[in-house]
Amino acid sequence: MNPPINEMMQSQIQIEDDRTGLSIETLRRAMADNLFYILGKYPAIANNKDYYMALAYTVRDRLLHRWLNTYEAYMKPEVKIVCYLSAEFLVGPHLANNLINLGIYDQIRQAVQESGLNLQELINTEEEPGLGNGGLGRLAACYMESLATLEVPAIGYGIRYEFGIFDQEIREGWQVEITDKWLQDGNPWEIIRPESEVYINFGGRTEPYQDDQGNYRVRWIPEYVVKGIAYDTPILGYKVNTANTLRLWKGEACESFNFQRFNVGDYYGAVDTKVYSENLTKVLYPNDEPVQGKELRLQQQYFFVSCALQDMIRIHLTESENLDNFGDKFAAQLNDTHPSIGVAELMRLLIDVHHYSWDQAWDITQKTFAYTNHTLLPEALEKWPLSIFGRLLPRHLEIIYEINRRFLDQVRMKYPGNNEKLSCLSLIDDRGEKYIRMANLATVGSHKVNGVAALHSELVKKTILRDFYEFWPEKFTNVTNGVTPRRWMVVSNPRLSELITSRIGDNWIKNLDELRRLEQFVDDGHFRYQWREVKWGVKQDLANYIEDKLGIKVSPDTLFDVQVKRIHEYKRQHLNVLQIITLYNRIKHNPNLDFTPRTCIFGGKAAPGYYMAKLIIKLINSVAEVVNKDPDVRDRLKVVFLPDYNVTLGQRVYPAADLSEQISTAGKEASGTGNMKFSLNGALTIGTYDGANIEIRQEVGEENFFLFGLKTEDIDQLRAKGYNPWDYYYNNPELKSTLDLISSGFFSHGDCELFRPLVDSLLHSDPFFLFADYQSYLECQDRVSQAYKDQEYWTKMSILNVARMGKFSSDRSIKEYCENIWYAKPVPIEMKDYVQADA
Ligand code: Z57
Repeated sequence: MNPPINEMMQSQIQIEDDRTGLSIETLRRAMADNLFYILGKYPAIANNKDYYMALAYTVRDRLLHRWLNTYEAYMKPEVKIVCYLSAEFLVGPHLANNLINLGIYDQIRQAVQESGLNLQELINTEEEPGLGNGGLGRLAACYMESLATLEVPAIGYGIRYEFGIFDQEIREGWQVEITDKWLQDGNPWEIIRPESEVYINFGGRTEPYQDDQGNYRVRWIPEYVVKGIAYDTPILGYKVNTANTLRLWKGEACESFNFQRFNVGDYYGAVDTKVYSENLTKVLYPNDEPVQGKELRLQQQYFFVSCALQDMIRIHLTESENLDNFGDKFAAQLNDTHPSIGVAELMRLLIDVHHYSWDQAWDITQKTFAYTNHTLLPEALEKWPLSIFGRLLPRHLEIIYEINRRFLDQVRMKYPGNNEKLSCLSLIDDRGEKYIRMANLATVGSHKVNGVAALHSELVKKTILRDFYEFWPEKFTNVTNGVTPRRWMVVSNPRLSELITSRIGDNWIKNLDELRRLEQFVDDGHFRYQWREVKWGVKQDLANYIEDKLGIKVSPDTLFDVQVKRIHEYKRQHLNVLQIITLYNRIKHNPNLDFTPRTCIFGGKAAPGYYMAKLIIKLINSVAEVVNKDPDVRDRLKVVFLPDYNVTLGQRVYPAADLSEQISTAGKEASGTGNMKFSLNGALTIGTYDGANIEIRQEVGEENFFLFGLKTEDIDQLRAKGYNPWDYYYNNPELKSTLDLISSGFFSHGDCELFRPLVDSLLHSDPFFLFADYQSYLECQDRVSQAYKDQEYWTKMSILNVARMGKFSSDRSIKEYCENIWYAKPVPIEMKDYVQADA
């Protein structure tokens, strides 16, 4: 028998309360409920993973009202939505961040504790979504968090890779890649949205036709169709109601397309299409700048961008009759050139599907898109062979030719008879095998182009996009990168955060410039003592982790010297290694040397096909093996390679660092963002004049920053006059004996061949100028060692670094994007359907 209706309402209110209530008792009951009804387990047989899931669902229940209210608010026509298009979102673990941003960390900790569990343990159980390689993907994640915190309407569009960045294991010193099965135990943070499916065409041909009104049109007859399914993840702002959406697309077989095959009895053919379609979003390409020119990669790019644009059009048409105001409704940011096919795709959708004229469509397109450049490395500039491109996207090739034709007509007008200009600016590289130049497409199709640090943005204008800058100077701008202080301070370094808050209150979390108020405490001896205690405690935690994972004992009383980032020759991890070997040589030659004890910590993944990077990992581990066990060293020098560096591990490492290694060849690191995370956690930087290092140094003061090495112009001059690494080798005895020691097989059990490719590359070409910077780097490290001896002075510098880092909040970056590029405003979210219960 059905219960009477008002009784049903009663029970709904009861359910509602258990899903939103914040009292310890309610939270406890909710967790038990989720454990039983979602995980299907009794407490007695549940493990930490189950409890983590039960807790995650309990937290998710408590953000759903915000999320739905937010989504609804964005459907109003006057609201402008920022769409961040990125092939990578390296969001990191959700649980702790969501607890902080919801402001329910303490209640949850108590409720978990009263359930006989440990919150930190459950937090550590979460498998992070590794849907990115490094800086570019992590930047997208910081920006999504800041957009939400600033209450700016935003959707992140990307790919739901079934396998994210590989897990790294170290076997006998070498990197081994393991498939990242992050979805294996289920993902409590995503909600599938089957109603927003879209269809994506590939291959085939185009065909002109006349419509009923006699207009000339083109239709695309694809060879195959793939279905895109949306999976949404909430991105919470810090202590606001805004919960924005990260919408990631999964490729699936298109049933109706398969049907034809089923009907002719081709069962295996039909299953084939299914397997093929699901391959599309199977795995993230594991290369961090130089991306690989593989066809599947282009398919991925087109797939997610077309899904995103069709989704945006659908959203717009639910609230509006036509797409005339599409560029007022949406700002679409191209995170590097990976989504730049979007320029041609929006043109196609507007012209072929929605029957706009070319000129109207082009206005809308340029108004909608803006492009962020993240690299100057020539090998990282994306270009697609025309043959591959035309086969996969025949209609887009036609559109790109037409964009190019019209654009080059404009160019001819400005530079009559200048064929040089035409060939530089053209979207097609036709000097040999023909290519589509994606940076040129992105630049032409956008109203703004930005670099990611002041120096980098200048170099963009001077080098790779020079002719575009000359043609459209007003298009070019800079937005220096930033990182979110919620994840990179509050979540990852609670002890430092609490100490800061005890002195200046907690407004700094939303307004990072307020950290400046710490300056008044640098001369307070007790405060400095507390500052050192916090750092020491966090270092002890990392030391425990290192001993646990690697069996290496390190002391928090030594200087923690850290370089964590993707392994790449331009980032020069091997320069750091040369320095370490030099220090080792000095100890060996003079065992009683006055020596500031150091623990040198490395972490980072190498692209699986990047031989030299993998050899650098092997070198680090080989040097570690020798140095760590040499009794002459007497624990004054330790080398540690932390396997499987990822966001989770970053959260442990940045807070524990004394010294941050930012030693790229000048002009090569577009910005860097790890540099900011270190400095915000009180590490001092040893760095080159590169990327955002320059701006960090400017902010914290040159007396609080260890600068060394050649500047970009010096490097260019040196290259021009003919750089010869042999000169440095022969003229610098310490450099020579360092290299000779590697070549002798000292670190490789007598194998003189193992590291030869690395040593030869340095001696014969040294493309990243390690030898040219070696002496300057060593002298600078000596200054670091001297400075560290004076702990009071070091602490002052550390405090001043944190106090002056306000600029590097991603909140500041996002405000600049909103003001100068997106023309988007905050939209505070009112909670219409429910009032937050009190704890
Ligand atoms: C990537 O992580 C970056 C640039 C790229 O072109 C690709 Br592909 C991947 C990095 C830069 O190397 C960093 O310097 C920069 O801080 C980061 O992007 C975010 O802008």
